[in-house]
Amino acid sequence: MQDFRKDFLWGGATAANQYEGAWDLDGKGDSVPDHCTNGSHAQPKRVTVEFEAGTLYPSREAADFYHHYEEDIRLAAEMGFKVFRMSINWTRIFPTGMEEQPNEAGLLFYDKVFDELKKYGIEPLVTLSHYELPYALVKKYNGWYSRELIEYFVHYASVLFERYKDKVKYWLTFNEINSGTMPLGAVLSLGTIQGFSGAVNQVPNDYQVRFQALHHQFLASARVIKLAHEKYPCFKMGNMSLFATKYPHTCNPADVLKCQHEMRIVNWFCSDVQARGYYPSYMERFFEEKGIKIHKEAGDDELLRQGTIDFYTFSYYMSTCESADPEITAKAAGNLVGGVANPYLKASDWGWQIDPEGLRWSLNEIWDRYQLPVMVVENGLGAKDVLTEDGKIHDPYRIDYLRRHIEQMREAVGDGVDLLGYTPWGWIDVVSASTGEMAKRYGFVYVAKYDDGTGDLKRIRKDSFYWYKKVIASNGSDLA
Ligand code: BGP
Repeated sequence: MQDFRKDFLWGGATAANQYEGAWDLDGKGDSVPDHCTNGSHAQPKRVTVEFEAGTLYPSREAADFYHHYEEDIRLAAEMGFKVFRMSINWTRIFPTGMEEQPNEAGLLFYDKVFDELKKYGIEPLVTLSHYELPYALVKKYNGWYSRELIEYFVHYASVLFERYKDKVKYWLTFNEINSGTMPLGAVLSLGTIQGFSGAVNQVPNDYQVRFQALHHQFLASARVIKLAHEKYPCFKMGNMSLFATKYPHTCNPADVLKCQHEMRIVNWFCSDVQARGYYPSYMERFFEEKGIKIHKEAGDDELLRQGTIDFYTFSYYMSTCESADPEITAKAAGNLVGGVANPYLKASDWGWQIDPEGLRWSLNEIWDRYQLPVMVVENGLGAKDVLTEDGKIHDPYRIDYLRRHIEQMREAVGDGVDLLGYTPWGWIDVVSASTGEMAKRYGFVYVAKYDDGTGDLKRIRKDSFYWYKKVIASNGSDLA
């Protein structure tokens, strides 16, 4: 059976807004997450137009990668990382997103990070936009709802490409672009929250705004991919989708059809556009039924065809079931990605259903559909860790989760999937995107930072750190 390729890219993933901190240093402007408070599984985080005195905004300090990058990259190198997924804070480069000239101090920071990675032979994998739209673009334009954002984004990306062309080869355009198909994406990804203050789950569910905003993101993504292909032929350009695997709740054909529909809208639509270069025909009926009218301009369709991806990447945490029975679905409402619980699976403390075999299934579906190299760029278990008195963290639950997922990735490779690499989420503890907590930890490395804002940010290797190091050293064959 085929095993992981020799040059398999083992590593870990982070995002600037959840990791860097230093939210207002060296000329950085404020972005959407700087306006987000912390929350919990039970209490949704809030977004506030004005900063409230005495309220904690966790992204502002986060895990302070800004001042710990040397130490953190040393730790990544110690585990044997081949690749380091990170993102660039748009507002560090363009504080409002609208400047002509970039902020040199911001550019210098990433120069230092890339140089440090190079020292250890670690390849950066850079997301251009990971949930951190400049807040000024929300205020002025209602985020991605406005077409103007395309130019600003292309300018931002072209500055990064030119500056880092000799340092970065792998780029992803928008993190979890398909989150925009769901209400939560309006805050995190699309920034269509002009004037909105309140809990993130209270954002009005406006289909027209979200799908128009997505159209602009598709165009922006296609523009920068086209630019990269023309000017920087050694770049590899990827998408990034949140793969919310869905199964029919029962074998009732009505459930099967409902599942197919949800799979298309949530999981396939965005990557169909980004990988194939055109809107899939199934969307026409959906747009009609929801009263959505996508405003397109001349040349849009052609551009989409010209800016398709070189490789497909996705995050995978869980699966859910789809039921055509409104009563069953209503009872389950409140799940992050919708759907009904699967009686065969157990869930994490945050209600995310753990399904390693679903990863194999998803990899096969993705590969069969696009025949493009694939990378799993997020996966992992958000869990509460306990720091023992002698300063250790024993996290067998995390090792178990990851082991079972890696086993299934190997099965998928055996099935014929061209799998390029694996970067588990939050390889070092970072702020949670959905809840704003620090307590929801994913890392191999613990960061002493807590939900009341205290903590000295000390880095501590968890048991999983030593385990993952062995996994990498053995190219995935030693999972014990
Ligand atoms: C994805 C995001 C990440 C990350 C991860 C874990 O949706 O791309 O930014 O945070 O999920 O989610 P959470 O932090 O909510 O546990």
